[in-house]
Amino acid sequence: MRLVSPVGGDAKATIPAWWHEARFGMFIHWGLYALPAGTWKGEQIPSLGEWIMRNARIPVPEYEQLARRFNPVKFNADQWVSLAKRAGMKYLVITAKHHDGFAMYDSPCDPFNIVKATPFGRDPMTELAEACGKHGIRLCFYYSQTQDWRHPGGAGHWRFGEKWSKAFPPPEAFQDYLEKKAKPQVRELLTQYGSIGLIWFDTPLCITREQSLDLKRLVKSIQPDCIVCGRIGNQVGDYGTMGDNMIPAGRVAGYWETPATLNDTWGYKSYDHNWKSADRLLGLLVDLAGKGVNYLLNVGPTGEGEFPPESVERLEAIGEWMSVNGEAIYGTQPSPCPCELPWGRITWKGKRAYLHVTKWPEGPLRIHGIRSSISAARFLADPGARVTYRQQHDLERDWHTLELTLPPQAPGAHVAVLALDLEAPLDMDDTPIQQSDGSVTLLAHLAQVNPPDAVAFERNGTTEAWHTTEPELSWHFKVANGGRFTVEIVHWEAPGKEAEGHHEVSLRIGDTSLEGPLLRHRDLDSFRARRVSPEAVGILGEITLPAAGSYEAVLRATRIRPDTAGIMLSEVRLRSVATPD
Ligand code: H79
Repeated sequence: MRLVSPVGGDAKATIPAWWHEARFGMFIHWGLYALPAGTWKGEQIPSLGEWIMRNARIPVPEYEQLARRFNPVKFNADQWVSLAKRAGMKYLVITAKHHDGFAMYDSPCDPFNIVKATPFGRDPMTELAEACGKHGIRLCFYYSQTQDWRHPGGAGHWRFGEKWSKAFPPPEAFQDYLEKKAKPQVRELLTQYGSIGLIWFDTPLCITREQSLDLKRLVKSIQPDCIVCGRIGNQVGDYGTMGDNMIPAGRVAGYWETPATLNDTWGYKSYDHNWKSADRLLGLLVDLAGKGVNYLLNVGPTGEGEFPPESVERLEAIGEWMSVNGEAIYGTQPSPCPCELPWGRITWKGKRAYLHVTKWPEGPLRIHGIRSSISAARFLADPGARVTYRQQHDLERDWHTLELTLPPQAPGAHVAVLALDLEAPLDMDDTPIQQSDGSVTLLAHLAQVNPPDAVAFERNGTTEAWHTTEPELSWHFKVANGGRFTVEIVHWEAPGKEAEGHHEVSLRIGDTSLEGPLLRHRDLDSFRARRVSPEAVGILGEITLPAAGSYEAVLRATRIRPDTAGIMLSEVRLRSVATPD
């Protein structure tokens, strides 16, 4: 797999098993920014709550005054941790220091911290460490190692009116910041609170490879089993971190995690009511589990020390679902079939596979490619519900069909999980294969690229740095039913200057070719929305595949507008116009 990213993990790393088994963790963004909660001097400040210092251009001395008012007397570590536990989360990552430079723990090396600078005077990390021990949750810390808007050598250090692009400190000043603040504080965090599951570094920006490695060595020298997240930078972390709220197009290899929000901010904002529903959150959880990605879901507590009630409500709903369906998440492997399935997602573990049905089928549910023999099928939410199944194996064509007849309505709330007992560990065809709705998905990052390495791939599987007409992307795939197909090109469009239609591609299957511009006919109907825009689905035209069998598709660019980010392809989809099975 060649998902290249500076915040990717070290492909050779092996990390403690608890992290993969967990699959689901709680992120907590808590700091002084919870007090203004998105409003400064009567003005609602757009964007992320924890960025208010920069976004409202608050001078350091003024921001420091917030500490004098920070008195979150309603903070109760046991309540927070027990909710994480009930929600089914296995680890908890809390901001020990965010970009604003304020330490949310008792830091001997810098008095700008919650114990020394606030009337509160308690160390929440001591209390959380105790509660985590009691409830069996791994305590982990977020630490902003590169940005520090208060320390003179920190990236983004506040100087009035300065543009973000000029915010990198001179290298000597940055090194000085690392030696005087970041490293001492990381050492404190690893010595004051017992065993720490992982350190979640963020926004590597100007950190060099040597500096990232030095920081990683520091962590391991104190706690060898402490995991280091990919955002330590320069690909030296133990696992890779997707972008904030980023959902990859399909299964990824190696260790990955997506940090994600319940609404549109990390730090508390009193007026951000754009809460995702429990249904959507569970859709994201199973989506990520089916792709092999941990889900780190954020809560932004208030300045009084409480979780917003909307967050609590959603976590309780997730917890109810997890108490019934958790075995389909914890310690599971992602779907062998790498692409998204039209009816839901697959996870598996040993001799059991889990079908997470997110779209209840009208008729029987048909799944292609499962070679393993099934001995039993039942819903986790209702083991007594009647489920019948039939398997057909065409060994010569390596074509396998499973047909399940399900009750007319899904049992339980949200995603219904069907557990399949298998006679051996799950064996499933991983060639792109036609789905029961007639579609075939060709994921960009699974293409054979010629010449090799002529395009790169983003963490989410989209192409990157595809600037020339030279590369050729090709896929072999299988269809069960020939017929006519609409060819859809799913891609990202950079917002702004890159108006649609500036890139053109051609796709050849057998003797037929289609050629045309990349357009946005509609948005992709899935959760894979990036911060900037949803994915665009462009229609290239129609193509006929005469009969069942194996085919090859070859895609190349015929025109790329030069002053753009190039083609950002997620996948090619063939959508059956007629004759789905
Ligand atoms: O801690 C959370 C974010 O504060 C942090 N990562 C997550 C986990 C983060 N730091 N930087 N970024 C995310 C991306 C920065 C985006 C920016 Fe902007 C665009 C910075 C300036 C322009 C968004 C918009 C923030 C301020 C304005």
